[in-house]
Amino acid sequence: EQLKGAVTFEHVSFRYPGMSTYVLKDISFHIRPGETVAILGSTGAGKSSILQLIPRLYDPTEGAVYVDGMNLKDVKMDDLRKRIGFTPQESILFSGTVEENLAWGKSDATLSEMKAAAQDAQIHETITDLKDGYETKLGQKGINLSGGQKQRLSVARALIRKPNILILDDSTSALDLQTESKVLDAIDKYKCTLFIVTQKLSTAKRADKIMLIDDGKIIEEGTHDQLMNTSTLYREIAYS
Ligand code: TTP
Repeated sequence: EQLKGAVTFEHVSFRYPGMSTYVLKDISFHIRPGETVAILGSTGAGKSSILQLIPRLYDPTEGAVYVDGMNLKDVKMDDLRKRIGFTPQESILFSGTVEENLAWGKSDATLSEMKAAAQDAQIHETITDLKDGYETKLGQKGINLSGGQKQRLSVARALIRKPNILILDDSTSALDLQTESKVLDAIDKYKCTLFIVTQKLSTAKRADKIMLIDDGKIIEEGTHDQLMNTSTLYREIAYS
């Protein structure tokens, strides 16, 4: 039980199928259950590629990934999906109702579970303000949600399954600092392991571990205070 939410990368190298260049090069780390990990790095550094290996969208080319102490190769996809909440960089919303969008991937979700998750993701009030509330159709040409609203809806969808591991791949970038902070405070109560790709210093500061990624490698690792002391690069990011 105490391994629920643990994530380990063991000498992981990765190239996308059919590609010759490695986008991840010998990545190793161990995250304990309940830790918050902030992932920073420039465009194309490999942040999304690292995170895609956790819900097994791809398998590592070399090395191994462990979730809850188990090699992902030995974990059934259905089991894995129950443990992991993943919001990709581009929110995946379809033209159904808000309710249908929230319940996607967890069809037995109750309305009260949806509302609780939506409250935590700071989107409940936006939804109740819509014409038909949770039954409002998000038709392609219907309700136009803002980028931040789409992100919050995606976060709510991920929270409904009460994941052991939550992966937010740049899924709070369109939120203002105050809203993001409220969302993260609410996520704290889930006691899940959190991976969050961010460019915000305020988010990095909350993390138990910050990973700076460049060219497919972890180039710096530590807390905000540690990296402020030891990393010129991190200080540059912090002051920029
Ligand atoms: P990413 O892993 O997408 O890098 P990133 O997440 O750090 O970048 P961003 O902040 O812009 O999201 O990309 C690493 C390399 O892998 C990059 O050269 C593009 C390539 N790549 C693919 O070939 N196929 C893919 O599906 C993805 C996601 C990336």
